[in-house]
Amino acid sequence: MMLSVCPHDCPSACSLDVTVEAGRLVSVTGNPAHPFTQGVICGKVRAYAERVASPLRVLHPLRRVGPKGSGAYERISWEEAVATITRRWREIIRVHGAEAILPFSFAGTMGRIQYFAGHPLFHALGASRLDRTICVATAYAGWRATVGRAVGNDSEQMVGADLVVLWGINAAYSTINVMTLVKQARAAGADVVTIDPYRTPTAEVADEHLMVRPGTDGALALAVMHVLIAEGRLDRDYIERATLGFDRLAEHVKPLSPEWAAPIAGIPAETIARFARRYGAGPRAFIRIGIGLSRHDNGGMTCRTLACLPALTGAYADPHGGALLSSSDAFPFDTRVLERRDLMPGSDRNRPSPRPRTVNMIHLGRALTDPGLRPPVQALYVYNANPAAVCPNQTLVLEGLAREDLFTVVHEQVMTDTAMYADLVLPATMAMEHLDLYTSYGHHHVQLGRPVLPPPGEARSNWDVFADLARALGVAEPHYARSLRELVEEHLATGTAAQPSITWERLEREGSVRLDLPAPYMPFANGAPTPSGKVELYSESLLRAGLPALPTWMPLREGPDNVELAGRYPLQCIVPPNRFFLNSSFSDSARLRRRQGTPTVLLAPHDARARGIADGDVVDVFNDRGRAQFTARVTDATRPGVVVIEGIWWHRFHPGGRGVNVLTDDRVADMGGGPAFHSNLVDITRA
Ligand SMILES: Nc1nc2c(c(=O)[nH]1)N[C@H]1C(S)=C(S)[C@@H](COP(=O)(O)OP(=O)(O)OC[C@H]3O[C@@H](n4cnc5c(=O)[nH]c(N)nc54)[C@H](O)[C@@H]3O)O[C@H]1N2
Ligand SMILES: Nc1nc2c(c(=O)[nH]1)N[C@H]1C(S)=C(S)[C@@H](COP(=O)(O)OP(=O)(O)OC[C@H]3O[C@@H](n4cnc5c(=O)[nH]c(N)nc54)[C@H](O)[C@@H]3O)O[C@H]1N2
Ligand SMILES: [Mo]
Repeated sequence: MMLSVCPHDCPSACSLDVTVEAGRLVSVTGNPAHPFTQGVICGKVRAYAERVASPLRVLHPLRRVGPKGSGAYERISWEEAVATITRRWREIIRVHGAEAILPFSFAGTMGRIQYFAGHPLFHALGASRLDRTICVATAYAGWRATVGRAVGNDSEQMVGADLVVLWGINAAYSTINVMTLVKQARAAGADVVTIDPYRTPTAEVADEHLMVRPGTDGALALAVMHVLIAEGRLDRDYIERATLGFDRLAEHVKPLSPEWAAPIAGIPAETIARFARRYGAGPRAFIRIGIGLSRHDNGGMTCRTLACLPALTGAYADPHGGALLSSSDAFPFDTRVLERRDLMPGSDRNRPSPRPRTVNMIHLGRALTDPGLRPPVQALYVYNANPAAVCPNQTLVLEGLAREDLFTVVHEQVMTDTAMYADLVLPATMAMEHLDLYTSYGHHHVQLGRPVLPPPGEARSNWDVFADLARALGVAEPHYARSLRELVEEHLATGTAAQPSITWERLEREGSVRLDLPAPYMPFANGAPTPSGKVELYSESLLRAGLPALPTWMPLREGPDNVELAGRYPLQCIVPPNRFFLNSSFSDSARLRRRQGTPTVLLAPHDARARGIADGDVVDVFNDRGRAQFTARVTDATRPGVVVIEGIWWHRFHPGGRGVNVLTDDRVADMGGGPAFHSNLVDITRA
């Protein structure tokens, strides 16, 4: 058995035990010795042998020989692929300038090396930059505005809490190890409350489920503050020493009673008051906040508002209290070493030139189709991402990808929807076939993943391919001439002032090493790394950005308060992950598709009856942006007016050929430039 690390975009970043026989992956299980994984992994990764040997795996460089989207390809050599890219990019740079090249990537692998592998090349070329906003940008912006950094109390500390609140997180699907901790916390006496618009499997195991209306958690939390303050359920000493703006907040929430919030959140005032009293009973309350609730027009403000709650009760200073949205910023290692922004035009003071433009990734469709864009995007290089399935405003993305004059390269492990539109498809290694360093956004362990399998066919890692391209183009060569060990060591060392114990040797020996942080970890016990040094209940920085300085609930731009639109599309449609896919990854697996069933829409009996829809009917879900087909699940797991479409199926495997993101919009949320996937109005008819 050998140690490996799960590379997927998930807060758990599991430590894996893998068995390989004769160069073939035989089994994958969770490492029982790892303090966070605790031997438990999800069904997706237990089936990894099938992913590694997928019949859809890309094994050789391919050149398109049919129309875009048709999937007709012929095999070429790596030499020819690199030469073609070099020739086409040089020509595009000559005619349009380097900004006509757009890289598109996200966290297909969370490994620091392979995630950042392309940045130095694209910076050195002067290519357009990509603002990677699709996931956490909005949530982190709201969180950081309040407490400074995307860190929080260690989730392992919830064991010992009196109350655990799972707020907008479907951990049973999205980070299963949190459920292990929840079980342990319950066994140790905690009550568990889940707050989610529908009854997820996470909600099913809770003592209480608050079925909040989408996008109204801010109102709910303000009413909780109202009760805490009105009834004096506060830690005055904590408020005094660690917060800024309490008096203004107290004044602000006076009118925001449970009776005010009840019709907004769709929860009875008594229930809200009871929850507030439960939460205010003491500081030993732990809130695990999901990223899901931030995917709304008001998502940044929602995360900011929730970040204020533990400051009122002093929970941030309790060894079993506090809150965690993400642990990302706890990893101090310097990404500049990997990203090399210094190679970008405009970085050299002696040679002034403008920085390349930045394209928000959720606007990919616009960037590819906007006739006014100068220079137009003429070349797209996609890796670690499947934008043809995951980006909002999908119809426009597909229209852009179909452009005959767009030179698209896709470096992929499997033949995704996006790869089907590529001029060249390049075969990529999977994590078990290459080296990488892993951090996490849910725990505090650093891990080194070493290759345990040979790459199949001619698959190559992101790093190796970008190194080849850099040499062929004659840019950033010294960076790519470095060994990966050297790079990892410098990355660890540059941020390591506080973490001298985390070294390559130790990672090699132990596989996983906990950050050198105090235990219990209570980063906001006495204040926070904000401009004022306090938890900012009142935020000057938000005020300067044109937002309310105090936590404020704002109705969704696309929600029931938008009376005109809601008249035409009366159903709020949230689009969270499903159990057996990870974003669109694993949609390639026939076995996991079978386990997942078929793309479905959950709707309440009341809404089904009104439309003559029965359980199991094939229905069309639609709005002005698009239309897609689903099987109706009529269920009281959601409330009237709210429908749920889980998961991202590849278009190819979606009945009707179009998936969920033809329905979602590409407008940005209130902070951070992220998407509002869940602020989405639709209607449904029988197909
Ligand atoms: N199986 C599986 N696991 C995954 C993923 C996956 O696709 N599949 N994706 C991975 C990625 S990239 C990420 S970022 C994480 C995300 O994982 P989480 O942080 O758990 O976030 P989501 O799963 O997006 O949403 C969590 C819950 O938020 C709920 N929600 C939606 N709107 C609201 C609201 O207004 N208020 C409240 N209270 N809740 C709301 C949804 O119904 C959902 O149950 O999961 C990772 N893990
Ligand atoms: N409807 C809806 N849409 C959503 C969401 C939602 O909840 N609902 N969630 C959003 C969120 S939170 C996120 S993070 C995005 C995620 O969107 P993406 O980052 O596009 O995630 P995936 O669909 O998992 O695609 C990742 C791809 O990277 C490839 N890959 C993995 N490792 C490597 C590697 O080492 N090298 C190369 N070259 N390729 C690799 C995988 O094979 C896979 O096809 O989706 C967003 N879209
Ligand atoms: Mo994400």
